[in-house]
Amino acid sequence: MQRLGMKQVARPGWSIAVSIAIVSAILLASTALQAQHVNGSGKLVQASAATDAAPQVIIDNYAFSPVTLTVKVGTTVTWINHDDDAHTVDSTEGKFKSGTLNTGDKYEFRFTQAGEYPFYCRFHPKMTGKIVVQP
Ligand SMILES: [Cu+2]
Repeated sequence: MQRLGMKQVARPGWSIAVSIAIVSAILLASTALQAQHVNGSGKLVQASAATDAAPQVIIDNYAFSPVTLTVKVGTTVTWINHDDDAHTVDSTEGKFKSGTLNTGDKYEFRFTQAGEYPFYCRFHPKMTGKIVVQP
């Protein structure tokens, strides 16, 4: 009689525990999804904030952004093609030349002398930009 009684008590307790576990798992999953969403938005902010630390020129929608970027001597500038079309980064004065940058491609150039470095896209010459290098 006691064993039966134990089983009858134990079973509802077990199913309640399982129910709590399932509900907790669902709550955790939805919280995790929400957290991922928040992190996704946060990354965008971090990416633009990181521009100061690692100077970047983004190529998108047939334009360089920023059009003019000012850096200190010794800085490496990275151009990143986020456009659907291929582009290039060509120094107007022949000081650097990226070659074809397809979507997602990057080009880096380290500026070791102060001055102004205008550049353009060989495929779309109306696309222009400038790196200003300060001493
Ligand atoms: Cu282009």
